Amino acid sequence: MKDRKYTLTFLLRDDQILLAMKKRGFGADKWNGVGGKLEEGETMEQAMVRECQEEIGVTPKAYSKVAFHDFILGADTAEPWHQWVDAYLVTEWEGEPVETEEMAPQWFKIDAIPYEKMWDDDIHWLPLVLEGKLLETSFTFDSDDHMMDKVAQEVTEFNDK
Ligand code: 6U4
Repeated sequence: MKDRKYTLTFLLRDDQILLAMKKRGFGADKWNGVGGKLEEGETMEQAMVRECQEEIGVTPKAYSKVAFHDFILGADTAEPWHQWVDAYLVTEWEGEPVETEEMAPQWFKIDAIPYEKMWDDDIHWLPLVLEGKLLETSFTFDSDDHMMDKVAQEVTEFNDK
């Protein structure tokens, strides 16, 4: 079964957000948050911290979960699969973001986020979580990673919190 849990994390400072260019693998050549697969024996928060350490060299210290996404991939194929993603905003961390083999981080003004070079869904939820909303979403993609369907619902809390 390909279905798996992932983390996705954005650092915030003043009026800026840290995005990172994915250099290889799934979502390559897109700006995105930092993240990856949950590994066996980890909590989602542990996975979130580890991915930030591995991919941009920072250790999150103050953070909160702001969205749960059900990304349905390959919906036009015989074998659609899910990425279940917890998204976090981080306001305090140790270390300075550095480029690694996986990602090249860069600060962007929050009013100049390059949505046209990100996943199609991001413009539908990232502005809302940056306004302080909590969201549960489902986004469906075809095998070319184009968005086919979207559902986003504001929630007051997450069940796993
Ligand atoms: P490795 O283990 O490096 O091969 P890979 O298959 O490259 O893994 P990974 O671990 O980098 O994937 O995880 C994919 C990342 O992309 C996760 O942080 C979740 C995020 N992601 C996936 N679909 C997304 C989408 N539609 N919108 C979005 N982020 C997405 O904003």
